[in-house]
Amino acid sequence: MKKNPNVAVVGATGAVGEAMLRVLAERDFPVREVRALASARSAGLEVAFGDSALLVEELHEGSFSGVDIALFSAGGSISKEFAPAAVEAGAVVIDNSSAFRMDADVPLVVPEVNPDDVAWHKGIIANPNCSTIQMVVVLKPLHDAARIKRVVVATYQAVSGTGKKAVAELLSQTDAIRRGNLPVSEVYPHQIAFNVLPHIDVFRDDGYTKEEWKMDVETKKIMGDDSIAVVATCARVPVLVGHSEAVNIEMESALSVEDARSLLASAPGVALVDDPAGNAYPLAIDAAGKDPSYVGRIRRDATVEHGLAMWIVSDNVRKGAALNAVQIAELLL
Ligand code: 25A
Ligand code: L14
Repeated sequence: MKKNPNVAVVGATGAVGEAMLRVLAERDFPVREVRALASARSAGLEVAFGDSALLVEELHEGSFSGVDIALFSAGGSISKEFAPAAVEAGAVVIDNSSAFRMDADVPLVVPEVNPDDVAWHKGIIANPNCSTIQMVVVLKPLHDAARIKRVVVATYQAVSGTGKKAVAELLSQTDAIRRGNLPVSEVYPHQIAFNVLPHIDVFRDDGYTKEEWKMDVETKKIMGDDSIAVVATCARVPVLVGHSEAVNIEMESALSVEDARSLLASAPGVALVDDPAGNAYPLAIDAAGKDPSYVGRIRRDATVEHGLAMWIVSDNVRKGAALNAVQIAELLL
């Protein structure tokens, strides 16, 4: 990879695309030129990149000439349609959609967990699901120390994961209800304001949602260990930014609460916030706009032999999508 690559952001006007541009600028990623691509709807608009503004161009097959790294976040169908053209043009694609994550020849990478997997890419590297990323960053050091056999997780996911229109829907429903008007639901099948929906992504035949299934299969692939059993319940809550997760793990060998805390206090990408006496634990509003995966409420789970329970929170748009993708691009350099 060149020292000063040309970078394209596909879906540059979306929640994740805008964050990708922000993170590239904040981290002084050594770009030569950045191209902002989106649908015809957004062509001609401007998006911010550091102190400058980029003109948004309509995405087409010829958009990738001269591009070295293409960051995709415009949904799975756009990735399937245009990632091959980007690879053909010589770019490495870092794809945030679920289109290629489980393909055997596509690495699925969280830089704190499996950075070496970047090496065997054949043009496409997949960025995992947001809920999976923030969890594996915390589980990896515990797995290395005591081998995790089983994970039981319940998520409390923010609306920004669905994109800007879901953020607008939560705000407008909240406003409507406060004014005594009828809330309108267009993005989600039910009212999200003042409610909790046990439904993220689509339902599968086995009764789980695709989001719950992703947490299982993606965790195994990223950690490189098919023996880890994962069962998830994923819920949408009326939070703007920051996914929260209640995670219970069963390990093969003993690991005390104190040892888990000290391992996590020095783990890359992890921030420990665990002082119950001072009411200190990870919160979505504190994680928003920040990089780490926050962990706290670490305590013994005495229902199994070697068990721990914890609470994990991270910014789903940053570490869950944009930041992780830019960190992968940094590994390519
Ligand atoms: O398939 P997946 O993997 O499940 O992903 C589905 C969606 O989830 C988001 C992301 O939405 C993605 O599209 N997403 C994926 N992974 C995520 C993660 N880890 C994640 N979100 C959080 N965490 P998004 O809203 O973030 O980004 C959408 C971007 O994609 C662009 N896009 C859409 N179709 C395109 C396209 N780009 C090129 N070609 C196409 N055919 C989209 O650009 C956006 O940048 P846009 O131009 O369509 O929208 C620009 C503005 O217009 C508004 N808008 C959107 N839809 C409509 C609309 N306005 C009017 N009518 C509409 N139908 C948007 O609000 C935006 O401001
Ligand atoms: O990346 O929160 O697979 O609605 C798909 C569901 C991203 C989040 C993915 C949501 C997710 C999205």
